[in-house]
Amino acid sequence: MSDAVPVADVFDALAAAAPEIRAGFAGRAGETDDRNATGDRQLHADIHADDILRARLGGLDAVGQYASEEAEDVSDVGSGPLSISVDPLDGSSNLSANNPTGTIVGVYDAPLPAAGRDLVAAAYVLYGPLTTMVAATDDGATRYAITSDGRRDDEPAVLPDDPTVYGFGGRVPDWTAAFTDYARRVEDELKLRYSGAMVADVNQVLTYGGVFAYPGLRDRPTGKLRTQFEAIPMAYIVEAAGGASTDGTRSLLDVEPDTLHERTPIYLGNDALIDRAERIVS
Ligand code: FDP
Repeated sequence: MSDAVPVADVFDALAAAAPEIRAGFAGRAGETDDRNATGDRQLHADIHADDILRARLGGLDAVGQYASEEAEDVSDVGSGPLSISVDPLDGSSNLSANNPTGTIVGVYDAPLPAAGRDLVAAAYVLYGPLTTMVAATDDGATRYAITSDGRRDDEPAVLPDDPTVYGFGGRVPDWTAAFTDYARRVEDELKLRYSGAMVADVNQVLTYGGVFAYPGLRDRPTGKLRTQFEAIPMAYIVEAAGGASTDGTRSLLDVEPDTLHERTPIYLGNDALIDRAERIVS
C-alpha cells in the first residue's frame, strides 16, 4: 500500500495546496472569535488552511475520512479506503512574528481515531524562507522543494548520525524533575534551536540530528501536542528517516488514541537520545 498511487495523489494534492496556503498568510495572522476542539483560539490563517486542505485532500477519490485539528469531529467525505488527519497550520501563532509555520498530514488505512501502526504515509510542509515538504512511506522519507508546479528536486531525508541540536517546549518551571534532569544532560552536549513551531523544530532535527521534545508538564502530564494530528504523523516521518520516537515509554507509533483530540508527551530524534529519554523520564 505504501507506494500505491493513492498515496502519491495525497502528496501531490498537499504540494498543490501549499502555495495557496502560504499566499493566504498575509492579513490572516489575527484571531477569530472561535476556539478549536482543544480550546485554542483559531486564527483566520488556521481556518483558511483547513478550508483549502479539506477541499483538496478530502476531495480525493481515495479518501473516505478527513479529520482536522480545527474541527471537533471526523468528516465522512467519500468512500475511498484512506483516512486523513490534518494539522492545517502548525505553529500558527508564529505568523504574527513572521516566523515559520507548517502543515502536518497523516494518511491511514483505518478509520479515525487511528494508531501510528495504521499509517501508510505522512508528510509535513514547512513554510520557511522556502516552502519544502518531507513525505514518508514505509520505504523511507523524501524531501522536496515546493513550487507553483508542485513537488520537485527530491532527495532522501535521512537523520544524520551525529546529533547537533535540541528544542524543548514548555516553560522550564513547568517541567518535571525527571525531564529537567534529561534536559540538563542534553544541554551539555547539543545546541539549543527552538522556533515555537513543531514542524520547523523537527525539520531542524532532521537536518542536523538531535532531539525535539514537548514533555508532559507538572500540571499537564500529557503535554501540549496532539497525538493524532501532530505526534503520530511526525513520529512516522522521523522513524522513516532513520530516527526514533517515544511518548516516554514506547514508540509513538504504538500509541492507540481513544479520542481524536487527545494529547501526548513527544520525543523525536536520534536513537540514543530517545533511549536516554525513556530511561530518565519514564
Ligand atoms: P501553536 O500553538 O502555535 O500552534 O501545535 C502547537 C504548537 O504551536 C507547536 O507547533 C509548537 O511546537 C508548540 O505549540 C509551541 O508551544 P509553546 O509556545 O508552549 O512553546
